[in-house]
Order: sequence, then structure tokens, then C-alpha cells
Amino acid sequence: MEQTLVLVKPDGVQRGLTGEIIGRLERRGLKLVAMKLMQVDDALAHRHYGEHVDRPFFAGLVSFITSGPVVAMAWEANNAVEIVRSTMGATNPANAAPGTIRGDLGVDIGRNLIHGSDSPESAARELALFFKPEEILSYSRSNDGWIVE
Ligand code: DAT
Ligand code: MG
Repeated sequence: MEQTLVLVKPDGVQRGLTGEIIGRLERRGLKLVAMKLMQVDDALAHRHYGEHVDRPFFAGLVSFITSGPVVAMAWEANNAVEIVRSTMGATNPANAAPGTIRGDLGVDIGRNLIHGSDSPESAARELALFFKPEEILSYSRSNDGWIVE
């Protein structure tokens, strides 16, 4: 089963939108398999966002993601990466469709509330940065059969 890393970024935590964001992913039918409130340090921020190191916004991105607690989660479903990405909406909330997390809750690309891995390969790499293998749980829900055929 595919798993993906989600972060409620510091703006989401500070604005009291953690429950709103988790609720949307829960209602979609994704299964929560790991979660923790944590402070991202400089080293973790650099590893997590390593692909963007040469971009002009990199320093601001690191400073933002380390500016307060984040809620790190692993969510599971068939096609979890794509389902989370479509639920998040476009990177820039100004272009994100209404009905998406970023499209309903944000206005600025530098305060876009949520991170979701962009491919199964990124998800595996990012999940290993944020969670020990034993922190990602395996369990069934009594209503799984009403969510997946
Ligand atoms: P996403 O978070 O949708 O996967 P990304 O991986 O391209 O987007 O970029 C990571 C984060 O960096 C993004 O959530 C917000 C920030 N960012 C991206 N492009 C930016 C830009 N042009 N100006 C400012 N911040 C940007
Ligand atoms: Mg990305």
C-alpha cells in the first residue's frame, strides 16, 4: 500500500488549522498511519528541501519551515501520493482550485499550509527523514470495506 509524507507547516499549526487539514484527509478516506508534533531543525530542513537548494526562495523556505512546530504524518491509500497532492491543491494558493486545502485556506505561496510528497520515490525518502520504521503503524479500520472495494 502506498504511503506519503504530509506536513502541516508552521502557518497551519499557528493558525489553528491542523484539525481542519487532518479532517479533510480523514474524510477523503486516507488512513493515518503515523503522526507527531515536532520542531524541524536546520539540518532536517536542508535534507527535506534539498532539491530546492539552488532556488532563490530556499533560504526563506528553510527559515519558514523551522519557524515553529509542524505536524508530520504518514497517510496511506492506493495512490496516496496523488490523492494527497490533489487534496492539497496547486503550490501557489493563488492558483489553487477552490475545494482544495490551499485553495480554501491560503493566499500566498510562502504560506501554503501543507507539504505532501510529489512521487512515491520522494515519499519513501521523506518518510525516512521524519519517522523511524516502527513509528509507521499497520492496522485495519472496521469501515475499510466501505472506502475501498
Ligand atoms: P510543493 O510544496 O507544492 O511540492 P515545491 O516542491 O515546488 O512545491 O516547493 C516547495 C515549497 O517551496 C512550496 O511549498 C513553497 C515554496 N516555493 C516554491 N516555489 C516558490 C516560489 N516561486 N516562491 C516562493 N516560495 C516557493
Ligand atoms: Mg514539493
